[in-house]
Amino acid sequence: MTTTSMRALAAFAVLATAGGRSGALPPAAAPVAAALAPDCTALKRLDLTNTVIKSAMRVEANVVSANGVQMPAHCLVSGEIHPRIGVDGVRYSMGFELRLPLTWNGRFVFQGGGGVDGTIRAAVGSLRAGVPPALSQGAAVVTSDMGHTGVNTGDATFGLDPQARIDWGYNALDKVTLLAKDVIGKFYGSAPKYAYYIGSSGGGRQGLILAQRFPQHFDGIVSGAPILEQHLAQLGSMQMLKEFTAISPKNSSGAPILSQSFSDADLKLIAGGVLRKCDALDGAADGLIENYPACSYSVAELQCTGAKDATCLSPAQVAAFDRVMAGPRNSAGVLLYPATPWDSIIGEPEWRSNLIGTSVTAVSNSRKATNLSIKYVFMTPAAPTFDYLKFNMDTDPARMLASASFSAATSTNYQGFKERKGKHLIYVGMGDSLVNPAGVNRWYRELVAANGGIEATQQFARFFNVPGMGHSDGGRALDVFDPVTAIYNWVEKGQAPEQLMATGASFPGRTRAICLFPKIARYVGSGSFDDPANFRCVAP
Ligand SMILES: [Ca+2]
Repeated sequence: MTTTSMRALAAFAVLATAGGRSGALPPAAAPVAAALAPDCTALKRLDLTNTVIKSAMRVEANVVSANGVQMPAHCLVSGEIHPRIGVDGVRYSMGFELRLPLTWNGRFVFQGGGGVDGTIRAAVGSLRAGVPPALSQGAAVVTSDMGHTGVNTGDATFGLDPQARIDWGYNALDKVTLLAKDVIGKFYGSAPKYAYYIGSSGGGRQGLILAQRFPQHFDGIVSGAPILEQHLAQLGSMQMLKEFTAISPKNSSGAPILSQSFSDADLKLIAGGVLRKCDALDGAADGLIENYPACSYSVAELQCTGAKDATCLSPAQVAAFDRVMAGPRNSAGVLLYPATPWDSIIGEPEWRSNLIGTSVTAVSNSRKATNLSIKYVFMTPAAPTFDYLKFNMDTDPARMLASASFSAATSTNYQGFKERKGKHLIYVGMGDSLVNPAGVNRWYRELVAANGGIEATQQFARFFNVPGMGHSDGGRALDVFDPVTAIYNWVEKGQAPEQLMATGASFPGRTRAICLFPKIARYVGSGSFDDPANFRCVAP
């Protein structure tokens, strides 16, 4: 690993402040005074194509922290690429933030976004609990708003502008990467030794897009919980909203109160049933469904034989829940997206929040009911007033196909990524109730089929299913692990990850491997459930 060249930093400062030569590469070994402090503000004068540097400043050590970790001294550069006015009259640009540590370890990290982006996160290189922020280790880190500004990461109104859709779907990833590499080269006097992209959720999708569309940009990519095909996956959301509102209690106007379709007790009952059926399939009734490929269930066994009470489900609840879990179908009975895996997440607050919400009025607050991206980005043309409860499984899926062309990340063509010897680590929680993990598994199986089988595919793309984990993290799971150090070791040392060691607040004292797909963890038959030595990663 290279470490900083203060000499190069100082050379940059001298060049940039000399005037008239901004944008020139500094000589790598210019004989300048090593004691000369780098001038972060000089970065503002860089001559960059179609880019405005809005600010450039020095941030001293221990001023910024993330996950309790202090950041080293660095230059903070903020700017925007291609500012313009969209067809909807809104000002757009691809905004970015780049942090350049004064002591550089040679790594460049693109920290991915989430949701539908629209905000610029602090470029510290954070991914998840258990992972040291990349900037704290000396990496140069960039983040982006992906081409628009939103009131939050769920604000999809940018979908009214076609160019903003494309910038968000893939283009900003390319442009911001090129910009960041350009500035890094000019600042340090050399290109990054290693380039990484790390992201989860919407950021997981971005990692897939980069491997598939821009394979030259990154040596290593981490994609967590990738939302890889919303144009299809959201069909499950539409089905859920229709089925569950149909059985929901109604207000005085006859409008459904979605959150009351299932009580917390109902959901705990279902989660308990799933665990009874599936927990011990891995040899250990320990609260974790490791043998998820063998897990199938039906809530029919929970149906009331008499009046509905807290110990059973009504016939209408049973029918609706099993249909939703089995996946959306059109009127001809054709399955439009895979069935959702059964998981203990159903009894957790995250599941309620994502699917049916907590609102006691007919205006739902669930994440799926309030999703704006389907209306604004995934329907062409955008349909801001569309009523999800009127979604037609025969005709409306076609309205979402145009968006697939610029946002879906389901290609199995990794030829470019393989040729540059790129490494891609993908993971998803088996309890993810925003991204159906069955869809991610389907794509990975297709990738394996298109690339010569599992062993050949594992040379460049490795996949991990995390039992019980929700969206990116959470759930009743061992959800604290470090895929980022794993990708560094794979790229820089050739150590391909065979497993990811994990802990989690749901199971204090427990450590266990997350197994490399297609292997699952199986109990050896004796010893503590908390000791990783008592589980083996085996073929399912
Ligand atoms: Ca188990």
